[in-house]
Amino acid sequence: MTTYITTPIYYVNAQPHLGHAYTTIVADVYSRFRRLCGEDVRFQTGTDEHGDKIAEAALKEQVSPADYVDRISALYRESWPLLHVIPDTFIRTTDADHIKTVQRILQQVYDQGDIYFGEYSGLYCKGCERFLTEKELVGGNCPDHQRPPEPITEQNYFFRMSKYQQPLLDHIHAHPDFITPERYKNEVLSFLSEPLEDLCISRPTSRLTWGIALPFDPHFVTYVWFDALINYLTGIGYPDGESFHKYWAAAEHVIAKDILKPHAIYWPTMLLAMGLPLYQHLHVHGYWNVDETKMSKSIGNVVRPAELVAEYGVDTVRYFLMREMSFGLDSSFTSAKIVARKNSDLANDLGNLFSRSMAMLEKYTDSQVPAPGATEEPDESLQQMALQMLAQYHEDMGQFQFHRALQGVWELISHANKYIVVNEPWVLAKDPARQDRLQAVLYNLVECLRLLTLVLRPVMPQTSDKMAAGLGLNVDDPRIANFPQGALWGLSTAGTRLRITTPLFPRMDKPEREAGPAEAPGTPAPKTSSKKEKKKAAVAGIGVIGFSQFQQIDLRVAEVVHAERVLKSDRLLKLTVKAPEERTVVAGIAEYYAPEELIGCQVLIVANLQPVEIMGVQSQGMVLAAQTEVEGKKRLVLTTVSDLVPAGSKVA
Ligand code: ME8
Repeated sequence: MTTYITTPIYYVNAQPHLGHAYTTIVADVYSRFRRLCGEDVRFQTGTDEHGDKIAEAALKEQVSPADYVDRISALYRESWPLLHVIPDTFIRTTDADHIKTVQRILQQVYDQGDIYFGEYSGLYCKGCERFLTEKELVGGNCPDHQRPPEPITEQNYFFRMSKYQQPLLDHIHAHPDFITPERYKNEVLSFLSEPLEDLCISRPTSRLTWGIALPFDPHFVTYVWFDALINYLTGIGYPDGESFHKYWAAAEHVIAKDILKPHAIYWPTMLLAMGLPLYQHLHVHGYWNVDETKMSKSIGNVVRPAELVAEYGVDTVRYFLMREMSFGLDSSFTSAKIVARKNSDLANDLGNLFSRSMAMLEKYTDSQVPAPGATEEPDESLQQMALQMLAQYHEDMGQFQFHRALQGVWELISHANKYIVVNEPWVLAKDPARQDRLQAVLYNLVECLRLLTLVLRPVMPQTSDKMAAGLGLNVDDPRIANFPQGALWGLSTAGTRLRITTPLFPRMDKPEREAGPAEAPGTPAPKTSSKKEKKKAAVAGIGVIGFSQFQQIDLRVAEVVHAERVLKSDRLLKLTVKAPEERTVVAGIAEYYAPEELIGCQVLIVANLQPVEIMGVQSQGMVLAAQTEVEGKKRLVLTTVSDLVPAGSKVA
């Protein structure tokens, strides 16, 4: 099986931003997924370098268009490795072979009578680089560029697009998933319900010289879309290259909704005119906004991929983009959202599962994969869930439903975390009669981690490699690098040496700008607004404290980073917590909590208690717990917060 996956080729009048990064990461994730499934994949991206917009941008910088496009194109090319995106080809429309291919196709279509000379008056939008119909305008403006298009009358060459309207309609009806998601197919069908006009495919050199000369008339250059779309053929060596024959039949284009019309109408009609088979699928995604607002240079909210990677790490960025956007719908980027996903999904759920399991394996099996051991009922549900996840994952990834695939993966992670709590390996470890069962529980956790290493590979290659190293597996071991081969339960080999790794994802504090002043660690509690209110709040009585007394208690959210038993005590745990600076707190909860369970948990502490020494350990605070009784026995339940907040947040 082969796959040919492409992104749009990006205009070099702007530098790469979040939107470009998203589409390109989608194509990279998909190509890695197909490779995981053993397919032969070709992945292409590149830059679109001709046309009005580019000539204007070069003029503004007072450099030649050729120098200008070299500079910006390099910025795109250099961005992708930072995101661990690895295209096979990076095409530029100024490449000599591309120019040759465009001219060859123009000549062919001209010779067969599908290009003619005529006069045209229309409304031209420079931003879109195309004529708009009256129907497309909103309040007289181009809906994408919020400015009126210019009325232009000129003599030009036209492609008989109208001739291919019916064949295109027939193709869409015969191939229901030609354009997905469905809403975009419907948009295209609605457009095609009106007669198609022919497409103006030239610009007179009196108006624009920065383009590919028409082979049959040197007074004109090629319209930028006719030039750009052909990149999908040039990159695989059309018409004679071996790669063309191999990959064209398997072409999948990924774009955003802004360029639906050129891809769903111009391009397939051009292919029909050339007598070529149409691409397999057009996958159309929505737009990323930033803080619910359209990204724009003038607003100053453009998000740059390199900055994101520097701040959050490459795998967090890749995971966030794939998990947060439902393919086809718009999504909004905020720093708070990415921090929340990192802390909750990555550090808490995945990171904790990995480090807890590895820590227990170190302690109980001396870091070796145990034998499968004695199984019990909860194992079946874990195994079943893992197998169900694998099947659903395969289907969702194949249909570009990345967020759904990841949702399924995280359900397994959360199930595995619960599996630890239910099976209490630390209790089993103490019982000599249950060692076989302990082995089984730990073996099942190793299997879960191995399957997670496999399925996370396309989205988070770096994390997957790190997990593989921890599990003592080579990165090309089919058990973590091949979908059908590795996607089975029970492939881990007893006796394999595991390796200690650092935590997968360190937690992050929320950005101060978004956490707000009251949440920023170390800042005083907000002042009450008036003296009157303060007085009212300070009303005291027997058993009642005043507000000012309450304010003297410094309650903080603390994150447990280490936990161990206090020597010679059945009751006490020594916790190292971040609040936000690290401190030691002794808590009388050893009968209710195992140390391993607490790592990464957020608890509430009294931070300004006089330090005391308890059983030889200095305790710098007190952990708060609810006191309750179960069947006449005292029980302590730790208090926490209902959402993740930065360690050290004040509780008031
Ligand atoms: O249109 N959200 O290039 P372009 C999501 N050269 N994706 C976004 C986005 C956003 N806010 N902004 C841009 C062109 N994109 C032509 C293409 S192809 C033969 C020629 C992504 O630089 C998305 O993939 O304007 C969109 O379709 C593409 O960038 C437009 O890139």
